[in-house]
Amino acid sequence: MSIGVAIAPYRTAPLAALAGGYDLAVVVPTYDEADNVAGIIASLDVALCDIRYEIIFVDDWSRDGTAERIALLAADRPNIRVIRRFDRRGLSSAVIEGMMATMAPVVAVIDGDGQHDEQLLPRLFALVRTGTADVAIGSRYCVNGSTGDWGAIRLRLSRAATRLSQWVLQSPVADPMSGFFVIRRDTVEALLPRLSGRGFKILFDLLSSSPEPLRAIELPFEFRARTAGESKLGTGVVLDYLVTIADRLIRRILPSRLVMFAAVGTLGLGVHLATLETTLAVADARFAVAQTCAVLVAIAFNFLVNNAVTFRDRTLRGWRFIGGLASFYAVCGLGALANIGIGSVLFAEHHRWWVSGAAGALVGSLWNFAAATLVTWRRR
Ligand SMILES: Nc1nc2c(ncn2[C@@H]2O[C@H](COP(=O)(O)OP(=O)(O)OP(=O)(O)O)[C@@H](O)[C@H]2O)c(=O)[nH]1
Ligand SMILES: [Mg+2]
Repeated sequence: MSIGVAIAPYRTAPLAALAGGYDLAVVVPTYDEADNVAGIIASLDVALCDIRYEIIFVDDWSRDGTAERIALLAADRPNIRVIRRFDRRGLSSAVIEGMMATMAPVVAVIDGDGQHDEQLLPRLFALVRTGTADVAIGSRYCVNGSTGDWGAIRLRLSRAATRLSQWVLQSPVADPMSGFFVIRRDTVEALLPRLSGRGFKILFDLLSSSPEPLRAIELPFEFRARTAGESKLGTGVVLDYLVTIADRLIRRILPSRLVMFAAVGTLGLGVHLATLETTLAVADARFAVAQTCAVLVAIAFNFLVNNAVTFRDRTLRGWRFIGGLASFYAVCGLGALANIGIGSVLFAEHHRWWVSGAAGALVGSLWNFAAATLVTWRRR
């Protein structure tokens, strides 16, 4: 298996019962696509006539009656479902939820406005089902693919965003931002904790989340023009895309756990100052006593939040929680000593006060992170 995440072998027979007998689930995200859903169902029925498939619409509480329209069309069709999400928006998260709502071993994603070429689906499906590819992509940018009649500005923006994605991915995939692809459900499941789930570009999210490159095969298609409904592409989508890119770059440079640990530490500083102020004001305590209270409370706060969030895959419970808290106090105590020691040495060597202080704090924090990872929340 080419990706470095645990994936169960493809077992059609035993899974068939769980999968409701479906070999493929087609996930269709919709927002205000009432006039398009009948067409997409009809064209999928024709294209997938040789495959046992179900269609899962994920609708974000459309205002134009999309979900009701689907419900009518699906009245006598057990292989069509609609998941309605209230007070939620987001194409990527809708697709993820649709994929996780099925036990079919292979899932496809296709837009709900008829712009993707559903006739390509059987070939994309075959590539994934046979294990020839981890992900099979309907591609606008590979040889013979086309974006149809896009205007010059949209084409230029899309090409620039595609190049940026390729650079971040370090991947030769020609269309890493396609919304039309087929993948095994358990591949997505294994990547779930790493996905950002943000924005429009679920394929990019999947490709960039995999610890080892997914084996991708692209088949060309021509992106059709919208015939009904309105585009949901807007500045919000572009901003979401840029945030996702930044997120991936930061994750590549800094491990996400370290970023999370630092964020919790920053919150912990707020807790420290609030406790210090309260203790000084309410208990009228001496500064040293109040500062000691604040340190103890801030360390406990950091421990609680890191235990629940940063190390949620290794959360300590029961007696281990108590032992972990004690070891975290010890770790942070040594971190404070390292902080003071390094800062003092640098200051004595005539470095500026803020350089000395910052260097001490940096070393102390890195020590805290390393020791917490290796001792308090060590793998068992
Ligand atoms: N569930 C859900 N679906 C969405 C959301 N935003 C867009 N979609 C659906 O995702 C698909 C792609 O959105 P489009 O607006 O068609 O984006 P596009 O195809 O890149 O742009 P156009 O060429 O202008 O149509 C369509 O089926 C939309 O209905 C959302 O927030 N939630
Ligand atoms: Mg569209």
